[in-house]
Amino acid sequence: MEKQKALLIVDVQNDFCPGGKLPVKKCQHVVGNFNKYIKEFKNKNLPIIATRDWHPKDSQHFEKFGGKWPPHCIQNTKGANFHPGLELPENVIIISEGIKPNEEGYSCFEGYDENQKKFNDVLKTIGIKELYIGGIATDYCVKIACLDSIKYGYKVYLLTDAIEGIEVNPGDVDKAIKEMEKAGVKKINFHNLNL
Ligand code: VGL
Repeated sequence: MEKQKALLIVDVQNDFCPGGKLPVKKCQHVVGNFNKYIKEFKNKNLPIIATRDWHPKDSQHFEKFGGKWPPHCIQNTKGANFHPGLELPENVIIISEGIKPNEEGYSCFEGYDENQKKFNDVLKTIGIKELYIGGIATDYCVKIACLDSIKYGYKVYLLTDAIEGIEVNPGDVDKAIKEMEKAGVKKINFHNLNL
């Protein structure tokens, strides 16, 4: 049987959490709520996918090399690890983004699994049609993951209790959520999850 629904956990990595190199203000609720979603998806034997920023030291995404951001999520460093509280299952599918110096890696659709298979091909192989998306940061990678998933033809649910934004400018998160809704993304939370 095809597994049509998947959980997509976007960039819940140490560097995006308090104490990291490019932190949101809080992330415990994201981790705690994701653990509830993970349990549900696991119980239903549905796939769980976790994306991660996975940059080389000289990424052009970093200020020093012409980009916008301080260095973060550098390959094989503690900052790039998933948050230690996140209870990822053993069979989690890991998608790495921004792995080459000239790649920003905002979109999971530019990412690859451990066998260098492109994200969209991974979804197609499993038969996914619907994505349940949350993570960090609402106003960057989560927004782009949601908008691109719609563009690629997936039905998208935004997990509003498992997201947190950077808000470089105040109001960025609200703006991002409105943009996602306008594109067809449906907002849900754990209480109205219906797998
Ligand atoms: C992200 C800023 C820079 C994200 C990645 O994962 O949302 N944000 N790089």
